[in-house]
Amino acid sequence: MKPIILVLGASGQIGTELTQKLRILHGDKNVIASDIRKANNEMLSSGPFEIIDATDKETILKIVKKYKINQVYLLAAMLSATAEKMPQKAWNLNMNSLLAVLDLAKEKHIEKIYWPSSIAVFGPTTPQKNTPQKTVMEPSTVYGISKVAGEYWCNYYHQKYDVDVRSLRYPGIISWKTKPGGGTTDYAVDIYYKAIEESKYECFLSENTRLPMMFMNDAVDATIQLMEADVNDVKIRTGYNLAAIDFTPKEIAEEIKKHIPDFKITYKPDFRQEIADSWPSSIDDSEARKDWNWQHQFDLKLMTENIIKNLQKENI
Ligand code: AKB
Repeated sequence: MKPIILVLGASGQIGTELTQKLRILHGDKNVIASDIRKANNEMLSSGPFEIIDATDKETILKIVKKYKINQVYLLAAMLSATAEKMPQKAWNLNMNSLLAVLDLAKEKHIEKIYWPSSIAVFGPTTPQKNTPQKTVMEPSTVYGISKVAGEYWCNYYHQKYDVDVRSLRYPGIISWKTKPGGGTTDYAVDIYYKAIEESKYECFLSENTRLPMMFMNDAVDATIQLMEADVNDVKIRTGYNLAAIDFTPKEIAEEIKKHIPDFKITYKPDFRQEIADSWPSSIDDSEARKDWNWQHQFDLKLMTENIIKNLQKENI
C-alpha cells in the first residue's frame, strides 16, 4: 500500500529534515507534518501541516482519518538534559505519545510506526566500549528510563498485537539546519555555530568525553531504510543499536581548527557531564548492518566539511 505518512514532532531537529526527505520520496501531499508549535515556512509551503499534541490520541485519530494515514513517525520527545529538570512532564510526553500511537496501530487505524530510542537506554553499569545490542540497561536519567520502557512497550505490542513498530537507538545527532534542544550531545551542534559566529566555544562537557555520534543525513537514511526494510528482516522489535562515529570535544575542536584556524575551545562541565559519563563511548551496531544492510556515509572529517560549508553559505 502506498505510504501516507504522519510525522509527529515535525518541527524538531530530526523531524524537520526527515519530513523533507519523506516528501521528496513519497510526494509532498502524502507526508503530513505536525507539531505542537507552528512550522517554519519551508515546511508549511511544501505540504500539509497540522497542529497536534502528540499525547492526544483523539486528535491524532481525527487527522489519521482525515488524510487516510497508514504510517506514523513519532518524533516528539523531551531529551535527556531538559527531562532531568522536569521528570514528570518528560515521562508524560515520552510515554503517553508512544502508547497513543501503539494503541492506534493495535486498533488497526495505522499499519506501521517509527519511534526513536536512544543510547540513553544504557547506563553506568553498561559496558562502555563497543556496547553490544543485548547488554545491561540500567539508565540513570528519566529520558533513559522512558526509552527503555518505550522499547519494551514496542516489543510487547509487536508480540501481543502484531503491531509493526520499528525503532533505532540514536546516538547524538549532528545537524546544521535545525538546532536540537535539551540534549546532552547538543554541544556537537552548538560548537559549529559558535565556531563560525565567534571563533570560540565554551563546552559543557570535559575535553575527553567520548560519545557515539552521527550526521543527520545518515540518521535520516537509517530511519527510512529501517522503515522500508522487508518485515522479515526486522528481527529486533525493541530498538536497534545504530552507530557511525565517536569523538571527544577535543577531537571535534581539532577538526574545526582545520577550517577555522583561530578557533578556541574551553571547558566548563555542568550537570550534563554526569549524564554523558553514564553513556557508552562507542556502539556495536552489527545487528543493524547484518539485518537490513545499514552503512553510514559520514565520518568526522566529511561531516565537518559539510556543516561548515553550509553554515558559511547560510551566513549564520
Ligand atoms: C540527548 O542528548 O538527549 C539525545 C540522545 C543521545 O538521545 N541527543
